[in-house]
Amino acid sequence: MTDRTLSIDIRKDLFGANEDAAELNAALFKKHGITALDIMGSVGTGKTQLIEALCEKLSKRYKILMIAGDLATTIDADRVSAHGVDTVQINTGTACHLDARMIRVALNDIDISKYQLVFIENVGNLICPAGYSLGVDKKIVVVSVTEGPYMVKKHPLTIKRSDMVVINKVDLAEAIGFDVESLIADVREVDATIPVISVSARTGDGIDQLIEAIEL
Ligand SMILES: Nc1nc2c(ncn2[C@@H]2O[C@H](COP(=O)(O)OP(=O)(O)OP(=O)(O)O)[C@@H](O)[C@H]2O)c(=O)[nH]1
Ligand SMILES: [Mg+2]
Repeated sequence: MTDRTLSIDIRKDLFGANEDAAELNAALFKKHGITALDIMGSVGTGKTQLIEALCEKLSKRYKILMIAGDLATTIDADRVSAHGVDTVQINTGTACHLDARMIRVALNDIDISKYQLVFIENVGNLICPAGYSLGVDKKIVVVSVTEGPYMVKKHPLTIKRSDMVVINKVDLAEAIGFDVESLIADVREVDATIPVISVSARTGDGIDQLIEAIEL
């Protein structure tokens, strides 16, 4: 007969621990008056290019830290660092998303009080990152016109768990016959009020409107 029986609610334990860490991150950001943004989206939707475009416009006004999440490489952190922005790369190895404890570890050796704006680029994945709070002000999901027309319809939960939707690569929409208005209508079916901003991170179209919508 065993002395101890542990009953583990995996969802509660896993997500509960993450929520606790997220609250600590949020408190840290708040203490230093930092705006923190979690940029999520499938592989290749333009998350890094979008952060680069935002850094180009914002790095004179704000001291920015970018935290990049990828299974391997420092490619994204290197790209953003080329804009004169401080960066940290988290290599998750096998994990398909960042969690709040990874952010805590990433911030460990950093004097966070230096920064006013933190961009966190999540691992390229339209599903898992939305399930994990990081302690940020806004979770922003990036979808792009090159993923086909059904991304929003197929992933309503991600839209529901986001605070803003960015539709990227609108410069390509006409050439590939993509109906941006129809994608916006799909978002509206899931959430009638969530802000939706169409941009081209490549041409810079819509980036000012995005900055306004984030209230930066
Ligand atoms: N035409 C066009 N290309 C874009 C735009 N944004 C990004 N790209 C291109 O799309 C490709 C992927 O962009 P990334 O910024 O690396 O995408 P990502 O979401 O960060 O990718 P992962 O980090 O690998 O998930 C690159 O070749 C970019 O140059 C855009 O607005 N228009
Ligand atoms: Mg990237």
